[in-house]
Amino acid sequence: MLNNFPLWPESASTIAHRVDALYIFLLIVAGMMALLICALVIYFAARFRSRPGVRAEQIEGSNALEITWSVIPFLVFMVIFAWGAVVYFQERTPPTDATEVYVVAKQWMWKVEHAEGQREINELHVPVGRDVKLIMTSQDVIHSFFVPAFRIKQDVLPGRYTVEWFHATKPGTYHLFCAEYCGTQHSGMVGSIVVLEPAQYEAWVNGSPNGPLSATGEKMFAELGCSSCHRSDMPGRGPNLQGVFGKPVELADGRTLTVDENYLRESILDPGSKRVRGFQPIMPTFQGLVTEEQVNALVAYIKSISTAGTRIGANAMPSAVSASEGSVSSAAQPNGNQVQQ
Ligand code: HEC
Ligand SMILES: [Cu+2]
Repeated sequence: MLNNFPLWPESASTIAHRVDALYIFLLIVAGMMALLICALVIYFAARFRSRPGVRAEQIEGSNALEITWSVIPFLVFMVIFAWGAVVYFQERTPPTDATEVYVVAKQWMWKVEHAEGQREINELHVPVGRDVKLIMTSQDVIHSFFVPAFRIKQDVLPGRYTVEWFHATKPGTYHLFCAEYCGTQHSGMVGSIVVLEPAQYEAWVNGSPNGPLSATGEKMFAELGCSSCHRSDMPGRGPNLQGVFGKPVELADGRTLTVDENYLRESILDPGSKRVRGFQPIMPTFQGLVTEEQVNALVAYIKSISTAGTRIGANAMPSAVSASEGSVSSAAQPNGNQVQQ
């Protein structure tokens, strides 16, 4: 019905109708209040107009009236609050098994990296009917990833990840806008979300020449020397990173955090800010040495070695060890050619 109403954007995600329903409710409540107030203004103006011979009478207080006009709006506002909170939490909480896509914003484009390895600019191909989680950061200023047809908008900040998710319900091509003024070409920072049928999407995914993002990260993990300190075969100078993602970590200052994407990112770019308990502060910062895309690949790799069964291209660390220490285990490594720097 609303699709034919030109003032309303198309609805193409599971959250869209929920956002619309709340919005329509707000419009109805606001419209009814406006009508009621107008009607009462007119009625009172006529009813209590000045007439010859009739003296104005002063009315002092009415508890019943005051309680009524406090309690009814209070209840209406609580309904808006509770309803809004429910929709907000649905929109803010990505399902755990969502397909993950990394987004890097820069003046003035959107760079997209899929876990399977595809890269695109100002386009995002996704399958219909699947949860998609976007892990986003900016290379320069604040941008905002806005897809009206999905009713989602999230600021994209330099120096950290922000997350948003959607579940597309209709194949088609939808507008992507930057919704945060980000410089002279801000209005040109647009793109499209291409929602494909699952079969079309499979074909599109398989047409990629790149390996999975986590495999790129695995290679970098060896090339940057991470694997010389972070080992999985024996105690190293840094913590073993296998299985850390999603788990609690104890810090030197006594805090306990859960390892998430932002924590991994910060550990790589600013290792001094959160030290893992029981380790020396020897990890160098990689700020300026790696691009946002490379950080994403490293994060994707560390996540992949924490998800049992989905580890791709296993054994990078032992193979790096075997390259430097001449261990005989290299025969068993599928990728023993990765040389530690
Ligand atoms: C010189 C040795 C060294 C190198 C090289 C090194 N790290 Fe570390 N790393 C450490 C130490 C020691 C810690 C624990 C103390 C801390 O948090 O700073 C650590 C902590 C971490 C953590 C947090 C781990 C946890 O269990 O919470 C991550 C993630 C990490 N490093 C990733 C990397 C990545 C990715 C690289 C390569 C780009 C790298 N490290 C290179 C020594 C190193
Ligand atoms: Cu922008």
